[in-house]
Amino acid sequence: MTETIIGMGSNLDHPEEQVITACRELSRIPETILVQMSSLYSSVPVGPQDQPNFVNSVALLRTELNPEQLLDALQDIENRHRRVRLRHWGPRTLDLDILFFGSAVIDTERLQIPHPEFRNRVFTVIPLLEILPDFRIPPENTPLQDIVGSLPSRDLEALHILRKNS
Ligand code: ROI
Repeated sequence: MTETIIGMGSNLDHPEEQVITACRELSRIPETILVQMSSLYSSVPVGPQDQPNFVNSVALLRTELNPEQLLDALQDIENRHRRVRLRHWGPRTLDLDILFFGSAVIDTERLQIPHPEFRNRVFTVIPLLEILPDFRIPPENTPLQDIVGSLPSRDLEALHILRKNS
């Protein structure tokens, strides 16, 4: 079994529902267990600003699949959400990214793991810190807590935990 971290993001077509439904679908991937999911966060877009805020979350899975099989399963889920991507770095109904796959380092046409933008994005770092405060970033084993301080505080302020009825 490999522990893997999946990043989820949506800013179209009821984003909170998109992410919650996606999480349920993650739990149904064969040979895979959904261990934990972070809170939902609202974040200002990275990229063009003339698009709605995103809803982001991360999930911890344990899987017997290999990274390509897992990617196939994630792309099936994205397609079921009729994923639309209107333009590069533009709005989308659902994005599922493999952020980490155990301590694997993979750089192929289909897969870049660890996700090359993980450290720069408050909407991936903070939700992961919520569920795995002692996480160490492979392959160097950098404590996740050590990079929080280097995130721009403007971005942190732009990230809010979504609470029910607020
Ligand atoms: N911005 C935010 N805040 N959240 C995302 O999930 C996200 N995903 C993307 C781009 C368009 C880069 N910006 C994002 O793919």
